[in-house]
Amino acid sequence: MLRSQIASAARAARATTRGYASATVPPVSTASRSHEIVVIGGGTAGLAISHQLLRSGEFSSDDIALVDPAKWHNYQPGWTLVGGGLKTREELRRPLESLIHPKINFYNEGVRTFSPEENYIRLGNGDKINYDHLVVAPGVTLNFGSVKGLSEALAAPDSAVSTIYSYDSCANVFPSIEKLKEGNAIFTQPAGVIKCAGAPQKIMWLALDYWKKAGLYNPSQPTSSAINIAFATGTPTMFGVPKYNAKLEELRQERGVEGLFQHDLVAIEGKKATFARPDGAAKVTRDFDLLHVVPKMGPHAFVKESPLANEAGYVDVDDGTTRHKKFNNVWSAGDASSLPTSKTAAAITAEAPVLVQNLTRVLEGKEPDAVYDGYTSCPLLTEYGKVLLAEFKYGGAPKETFGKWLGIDQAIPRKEFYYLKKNFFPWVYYNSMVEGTWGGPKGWL
Ligand code: UQ1
Repeated sequence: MLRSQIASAARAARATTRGYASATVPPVSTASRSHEIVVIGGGTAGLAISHQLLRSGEFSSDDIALVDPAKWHNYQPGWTLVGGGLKTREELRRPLESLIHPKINFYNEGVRTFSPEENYIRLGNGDKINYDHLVVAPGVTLNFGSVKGLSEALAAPDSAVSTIYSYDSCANVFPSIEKLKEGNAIFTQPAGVIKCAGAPQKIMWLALDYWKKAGLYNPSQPTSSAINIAFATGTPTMFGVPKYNAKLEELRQERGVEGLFQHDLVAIEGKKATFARPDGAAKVTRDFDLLHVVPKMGPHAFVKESPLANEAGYVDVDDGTTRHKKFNNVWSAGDASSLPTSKTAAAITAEAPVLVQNLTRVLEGKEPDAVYDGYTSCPLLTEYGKVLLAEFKYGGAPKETFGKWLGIDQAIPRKEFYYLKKNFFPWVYYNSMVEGTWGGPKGWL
């Protein structure tokens, strides 16, 4: 059968199901609905994938459904800029519904359960949604409970504790940097997987630059400066990719930032922060006057506790095709997926076209042939006006877009990359990426 014939046969079958359902339940009920493709998540991955699917021209109204309980969609890569006083959180968000094409059926609901053996999901309101193919892209959740006292510290008025990782808190970061005139500033990063692994230090580099310009921090005499700066990370190094780590470690030493490696924040009590150490070593407690915290992150419970998850709780897909290892009609990309790469919007520019090509091929009765190579990127602000543009693939191998074109080394922070990060990426994100027309390093799709 031709692809269009398959689709119309499937539509006819679904129409029958719907008719039957409406004959047996009260007409107002939406108790059971069916779609050719159901996408879970209206974040970066969910929007890019749904709209790339729609643009393939193979789908009619309501063939694709998107499920997300959120009212707002945030451009999260911009929250570091909010923390640095360069943007407002309000200008970075849009009502989620306004970003979803009218031909896509939007369920503004959460997911209660997945039933991949029977090809349906159950929404938070109890409704059952059947699908032919399921794309799971709800992202990850922040575990504020991973640090004792964190939620209370973030909520306290005029708190010395803040984070760029949430809409609520990111607006407090810059005022707390501006307010600090002396004392210890500590910037943390947890052990384990987080989104945008560079962000915990981006905000530190901006704060350092701010205090330097304010005459409160002298990188060549850090101990006699009014402000002392420490980077306390649960990881063993500044960055997971050796090439960029070398540069960032050099900057840390040059700029007099104390490196507390394998220090994993576990508790905040008043103005004291406590860190767990590996191998049963005694905990370390430090006094702070400013604490920038990054909580631990992990899969949502409804994913982790589902048959779709791997041991770690992520949607268990093939590293190359993005197709589920057990359920052939389930796919995943973005932060919720098991794809072993760094979780960024940039990664999604490369994952989404692979997922979409493979899914549409399977609908045509063919085998998946597109392969994701693990591409991801971290535009790492190292000061106001400069960005180190880390770009790499699986195994931490650099894959530099501009290095290839212009013969430059992207480990060297540049002003051109700063303007990409500050102006171009947020612009192209809302003008193209969420609409399914942006392919990252490949340009417009
Ligand atoms: C990108 O496309 C993108 O999305 C808009 C980002 O924003 C979050 C990025 O950080 C990066 C690095 C890319 C990749 C694009 C190019 C041109 C390198």
